[in-house]
Amino acid sequence: MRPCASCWIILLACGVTFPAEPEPTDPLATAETKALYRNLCEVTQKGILLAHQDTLAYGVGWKAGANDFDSDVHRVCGRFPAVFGWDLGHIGTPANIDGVPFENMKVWIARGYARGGVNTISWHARVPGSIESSWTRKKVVVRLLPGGDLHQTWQTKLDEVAVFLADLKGPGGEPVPVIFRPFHEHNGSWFWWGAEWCTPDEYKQIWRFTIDYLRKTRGLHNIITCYSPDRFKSAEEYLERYPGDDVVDILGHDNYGDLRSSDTKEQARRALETVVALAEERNKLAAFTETGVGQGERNANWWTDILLDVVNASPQTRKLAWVLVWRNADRRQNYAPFPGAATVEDFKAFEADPFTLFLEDLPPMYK
Ligand code: BMA
Repeated sequence: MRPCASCWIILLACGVTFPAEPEPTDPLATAETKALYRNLCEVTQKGILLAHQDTLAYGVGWKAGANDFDSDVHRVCGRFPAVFGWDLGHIGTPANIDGVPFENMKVWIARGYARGGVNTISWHARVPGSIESSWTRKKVVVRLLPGGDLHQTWQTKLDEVAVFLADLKGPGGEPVPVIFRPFHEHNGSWFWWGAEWCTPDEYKQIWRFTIDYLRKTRGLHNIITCYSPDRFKSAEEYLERYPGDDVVDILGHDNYGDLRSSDTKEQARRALETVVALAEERNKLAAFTETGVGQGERNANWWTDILLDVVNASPQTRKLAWVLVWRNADRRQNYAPFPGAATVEDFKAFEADPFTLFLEDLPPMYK
């Protein structure tokens, strides 16, 4: 509840302050982008949104056409994830790193938005100017910065990203807001932007350059940004490469390892509580940006015994905006249930829990 005008005067005179309305870092963010940020802050007080990578594009044993609106999650429980995850890996070619045609991806992002859902985009970027994958272990970041031999190449790559993002249009022609999560899991060293391959300062610079380029040079104002380190030991490690409060909107965390078994779920809970605390200090949102367990490691009750138990563990973890599970590539690699999977019944219980929010549970997110 907000105080009335005369109460305000009294409260201000007494030196009482209120946290400002949460706003995304882009002062020129479109109305829908600002609304999405605010509504995420609101809805997160009621529950956690389920997110699934590539959910509309394919599932175990099927592949969607541009006109389909389908998902393994929907096949299993009759409801869609509230958040749709996408990846820009291989942008500049017809299909992304996992075979999703970019033209279809645009259609699904727009349709997910038109139905009131949220879109989040990661980027398993190739080494710019080459076909070397994200998992290339060498120093690239410094070469992308101003003065580096790949700086122009990087800008050309960002131009391709900008064209893609500018093409995302809602029913009224308005830009579709997206949550952009570049250079993820950077405190590990498996990607070329990882800890061993650039200094903290270089990492911060490339992050900032990238966002500034999209927002200021390319004039895109439909981007909410998300920072997402992998497992970390302390708040200091989490923040070591943090690009800055003026450019990060959401503090995320990717954690697969600690969710494999009940023995480590306390660790996962504590890490997420740290992320929420760091986000709250900054009047920003927190999210559980990637998790899941692979085939073979899976406990049939993983959804309620482990995942729900972790995200619903404390008042702090309950402030996470969403939890994203990775893609359903095939029978070997899948993180959401699919018809016939051993986790189906437990997933239905997860869905039925009032704390978990699916597409159909969302209030209007863009007003
Ligand atoms: C990884 C795996 C890969 C995939 C990549 C990018 O975690 O799922 O199969 O190509 O993400 O989506």
